[in-house]
Amino acid sequence: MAANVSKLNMSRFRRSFCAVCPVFPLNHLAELICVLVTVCVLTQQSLADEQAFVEDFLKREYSLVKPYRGLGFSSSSQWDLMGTAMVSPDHVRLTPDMQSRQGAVWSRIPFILRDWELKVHFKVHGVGKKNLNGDGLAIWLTKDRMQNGPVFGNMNHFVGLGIFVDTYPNADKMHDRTFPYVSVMLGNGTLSYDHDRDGRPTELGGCSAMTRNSIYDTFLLVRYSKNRLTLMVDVDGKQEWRDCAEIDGLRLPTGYYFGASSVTGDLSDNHDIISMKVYQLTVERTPEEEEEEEEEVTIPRVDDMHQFQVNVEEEGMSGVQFFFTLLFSVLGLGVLAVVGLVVYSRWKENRRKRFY
Ligand SMILES: [Ca+2]
Repeated sequence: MAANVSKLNMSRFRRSFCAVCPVFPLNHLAELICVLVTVCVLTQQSLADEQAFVEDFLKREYSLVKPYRGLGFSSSSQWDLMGTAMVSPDHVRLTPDMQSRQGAVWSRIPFILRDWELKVHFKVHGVGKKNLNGDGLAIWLTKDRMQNGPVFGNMNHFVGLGIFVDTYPNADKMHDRTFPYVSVMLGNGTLSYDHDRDGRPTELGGCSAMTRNSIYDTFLLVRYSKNRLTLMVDVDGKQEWRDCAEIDGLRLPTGYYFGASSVTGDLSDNHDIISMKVYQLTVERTPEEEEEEEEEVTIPRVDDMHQFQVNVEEEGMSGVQFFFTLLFSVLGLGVLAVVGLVVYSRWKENRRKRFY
């Protein structure tokens, strides 16, 4: 493929060179100018080709991109705003850095692509100190849209895919992971997101990602193809994707809606979506794979749920709790012993009296 491209470029180079420099040989200066002009023409051509390819690939009808034309007020817009969400020239702000806000943006068009990628450019920032901010944001591909609720501003018991950028550790007794934490959940209508445990019981995978008050642009990439969901992050300013989660055998129906939502409580942050770009992937399948995927999926599911059984440890006693438990146990035993002794000595005395 790469070889073909370079061959093509070379022949193009020769053609363009001859077209630009019809009289040959020329003196060296003229040759040099000719070469430079040709290189410029070629570079522009190949950039234009690349641009056209990307434009074809991007599915604009499903994407949320600047300048967010008509969003929030026009009936022709393909997205709807909800709650505190506001549009500015640079972003869609789901919540401002203020307490008790809830906002969302939802696509109006049911999504029907089979193999796709979603690239989300987002920004979480605020004046609160670390761990005095919250709560994060979520990216959705769900059956229902425009619902208020407790899961990052969306309904609980949702049906479909939820990607959470959780910036506040609610289960703070377990210091085994660093926040912000990005995770994946697949809802089937009965599974409940456990906010107090940061969604651990239903998590299919995830990773820590320093997405808050970052000096770099922060991105998420969700790829879905052949029943495999891949989640990657780019948050370190390296312009490369880092693996975050990979889930095989994930079955997701079509006809769902893309969305993004966020909520603040006592703690807050600005939660901004800069873009959500959906790309169609071209993927070849063997006849076996076609057959395997023929079955119509009506409820989202993961083939092998056992591989995702997250062990949530029972909360152990803290040091203070242990000290008081021990103290009261010793005191209790002491009281029991004293009472026992008194009862015993009384009994003994009574017995002695009976003998006289
Ligand atoms: Ca949380």
